[in-house]
Amino acid sequence: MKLKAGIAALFTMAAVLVGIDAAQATPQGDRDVIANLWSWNWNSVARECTAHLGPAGYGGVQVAPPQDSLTRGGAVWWDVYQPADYTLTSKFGDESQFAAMVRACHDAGVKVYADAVVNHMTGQGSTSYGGATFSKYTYPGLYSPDDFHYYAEDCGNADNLIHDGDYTGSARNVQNCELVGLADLETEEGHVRGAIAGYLNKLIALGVDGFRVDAAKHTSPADLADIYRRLDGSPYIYQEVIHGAGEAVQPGQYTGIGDVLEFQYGRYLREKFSGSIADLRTFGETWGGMQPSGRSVTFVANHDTERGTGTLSYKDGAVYRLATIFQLAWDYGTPQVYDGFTWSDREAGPPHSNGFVRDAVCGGGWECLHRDPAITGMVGFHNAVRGAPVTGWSAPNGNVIAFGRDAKGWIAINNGTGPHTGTFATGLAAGTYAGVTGTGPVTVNGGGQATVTVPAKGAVAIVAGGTTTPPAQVPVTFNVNATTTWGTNVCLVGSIGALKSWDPAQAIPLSSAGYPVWSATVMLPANTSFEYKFIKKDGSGNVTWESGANRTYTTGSSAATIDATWK
Ligand code: LAG
Ligand code: CA
Repeated sequence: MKLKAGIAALFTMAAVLVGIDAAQATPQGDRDVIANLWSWNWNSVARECTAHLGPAGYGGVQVAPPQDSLTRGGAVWWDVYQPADYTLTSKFGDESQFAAMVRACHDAGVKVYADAVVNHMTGQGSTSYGGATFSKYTYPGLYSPDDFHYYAEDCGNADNLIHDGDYTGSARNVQNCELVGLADLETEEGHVRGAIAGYLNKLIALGVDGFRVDAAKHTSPADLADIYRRLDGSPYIYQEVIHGAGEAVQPGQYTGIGDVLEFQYGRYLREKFSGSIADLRTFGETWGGMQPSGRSVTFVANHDTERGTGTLSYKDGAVYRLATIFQLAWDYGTPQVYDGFTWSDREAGPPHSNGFVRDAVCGGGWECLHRDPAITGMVGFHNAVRGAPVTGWSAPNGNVIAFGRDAKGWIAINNGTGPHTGTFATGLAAGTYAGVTGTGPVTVNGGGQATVTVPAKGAVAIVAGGTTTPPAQVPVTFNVNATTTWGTNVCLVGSIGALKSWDPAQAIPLSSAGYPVWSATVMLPANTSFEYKFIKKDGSGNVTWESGANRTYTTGSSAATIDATWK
């Protein structure tokens, strides 16, 4: 079918206006962090779900493209982005291993999202990992040359160039020409839409919970919306639409039909973690090119960007790890934590035997940031604070930031080259908390403050409820010389919880046994500053406050007595 450009444009507008109901936006449940175990084989992903991802609180795992593909004998990583057919024999395993992986992950409470390569087929080669024979445009039993865009009619290149190229001038060029020479499926066509949906529904039948839609930018939203409508259930859809300023195809054209991978996010993190992280105070959808938080899947790196220069990567070491800690603490999008294999040649494939990917071994050819105790601690932090706004931001210098998540958690991050010691308002109740990023315990005093030392390129983070020991308390005796009339009592009230947070109705009554000196002994948090006043209550409950400024006091680490006079 050779659609005229105008008709194609009408289809696009209609679908974008209507939107779709099929795909479910934002992962459901209280765990939403996605581990992107790129190029891991199915057996290794299954073991990882059971032993690490589930116990750490990850909500999902993204796995490599599961369909059969061109084989380059394992020499390169990118052969798997050239589908040869839709059977599930690939360099990562076969259909039964894939199905067993999905079951293992589900048993561990981890959803499975598959990398769906549906814009194109191959651009080269003739044999696949599964043993299929094909040539570009001809895939026996699946597609024939009529199922592909043909440059002269479809992609509008008068000079017969096959490749896409005009990203600023023409969406049609981006979506109907061949991305790096890959045979471009004619996704306007019913047969093609049905074949793609059939493949995705096969994965759904095996339990797959959603899809990372590869090269979504190169398929029109109208075509994708039609394909998504054909899917069974409500898979979670997030689409790869790389943002480029001034380009004809923009991520915002796809947020009506699913979520998008937020490419600006990792670019900005690289910029700020190479400069001033204090700039991150407003980081979010007001920043240029960024999509709404509820539509975005964030990543510090992915397999393409780690091979380029746009983002940080594992090769940046501690800064990369720290940026991932920030990502899990910040209130924006659905976070993805990336791990692939260790590489020096950017083309090279993962460790393999006869082309088939070997089991992943952390530290033995594979990167495993997702297992780092600071990262798993932050997955727990993210789950605990999810939905709570950022509160109490402070940035003592360009390398140090601290913020809370509305009394559910608090973190300080130090991107400097030396440790930073400071006192911060945490917003959390008094107590001694376990540090979730592998640091020692953090003591929060009765005023909500903590004095912490944040390691270089490190973080200190705590979550509400994460106390290890009850807060240290000291007895403080309050004596006040106050003359009263019969029936009137003297009480004590102040700024901290132990002194009833200025609520006169709950004020602590003092004893008149030593009249005219009234007194009471109260347990207060140690090493804590607070304000207070004495009040008088008569028989009818009328309250009279001491005049003048609030009284102030700071507890130490042992018992104390305060002698006062009501003037
Ligand atoms: C993606 N997003 O849109 C993937 O994230 C990206 O990694 C994929 O490119 C791309 N889409 C196609 O799915 C990768 C490599 C390319 C490679 C391509 C197909 O980055 O370099 O192209 O997968 O295997 C390779 C050669 C090209 C050649 C092409 C066709 O590198 O030189 O023209 O194959 O034969
Ligand atoms: Ca296309």
